Amino acid sequence: MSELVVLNPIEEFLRMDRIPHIWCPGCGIGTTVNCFTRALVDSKVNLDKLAIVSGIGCTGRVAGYLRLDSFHTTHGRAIPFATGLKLANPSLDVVVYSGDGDLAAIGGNHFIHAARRNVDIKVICVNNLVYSMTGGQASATTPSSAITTTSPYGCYEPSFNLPNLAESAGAAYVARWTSFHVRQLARSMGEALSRRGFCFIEIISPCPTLYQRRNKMGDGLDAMKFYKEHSKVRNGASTREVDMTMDGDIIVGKFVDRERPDYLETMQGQISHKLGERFVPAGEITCI
Ligand SMILES: Cc1ncc(C[n+]2csc(CCOP(=O)(O)OP(=O)(O)O)c2C)c(N)n1
Ligand code: SF4
Repeated sequence: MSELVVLNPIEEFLRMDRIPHIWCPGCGIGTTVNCFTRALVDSKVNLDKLAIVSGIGCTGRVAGYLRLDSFHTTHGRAIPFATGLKLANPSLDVVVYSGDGDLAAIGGNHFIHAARRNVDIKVICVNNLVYSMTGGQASATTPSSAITTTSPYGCYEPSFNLPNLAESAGAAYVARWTSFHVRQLARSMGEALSRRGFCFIEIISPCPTLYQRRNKMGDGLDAMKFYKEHSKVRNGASTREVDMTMDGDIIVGKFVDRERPDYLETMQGQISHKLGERFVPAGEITCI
């Protein structure tokens, strides 16, 4: 009698020899990876032309678990690595997958300049509101009054509104979901893969071990209930109005979807203009 083997459809995207993963029970990062693999299937992107780049952190582990051309880089430097990949081989689809600390604190400078230049990379930020891997210190996105290792009396620093930062700096596509919004998130990831330019997706995601526990917000399941009750879908909302607070509503949706010439197009246009030529094909510009 033949045995029925049920395969998890995302297994083919994972380096199963590295499983079990390091993520805690209730952590939202794995859910986002599930959404990403579904987006890869639905968008029919050519996996041989896809590279994924992560920095360091709990989220930074994603590149190591995905069976793609993966780059697990240094803390805060995923975007420059990704920019280099894209410029060296413009035919690649390059995705950056990292945490809020990696992308918006130590790597904040790279983030705004890649958006300003409209580098054609897709940036997925799992925002768990703290530096999780190193013990739950306050990050650049920790909401006001949240308790963290480095803010035992409540965080008093103003935090970044990442969708607004991305839009102001020049991003072509900006969306925010939570790890509760699995379908919307997968769709948004697929959409971003089809867009040209700097695309940014923020995912509000629980860190039960370090953020939820210290702030008496319960476990991973409680976080899902909180996201369900407190999220308001506002596609097209002004990013100026989507600040995150400790216990207020979370505004989610697609906020920006616009066309701007990307970095390579702008560079080619400028060089062609100077040389009096009509077009310099991408990939032929190797040194200037
Ligand atoms: C140059 C450098 N500075 C600091 C660290 C220590 N470090 C490792 S991960 C991390 C923060 C990770 O936070 P985040 O990017 O938000 O990811 P998370 O763990 O929350 O997913 C820090 C500060 C490092 N590895 N390298
Ligand atoms: S420490 Fe937090 S972010 Fe890191 S794996 Fe555990 S729950 Fe997830």
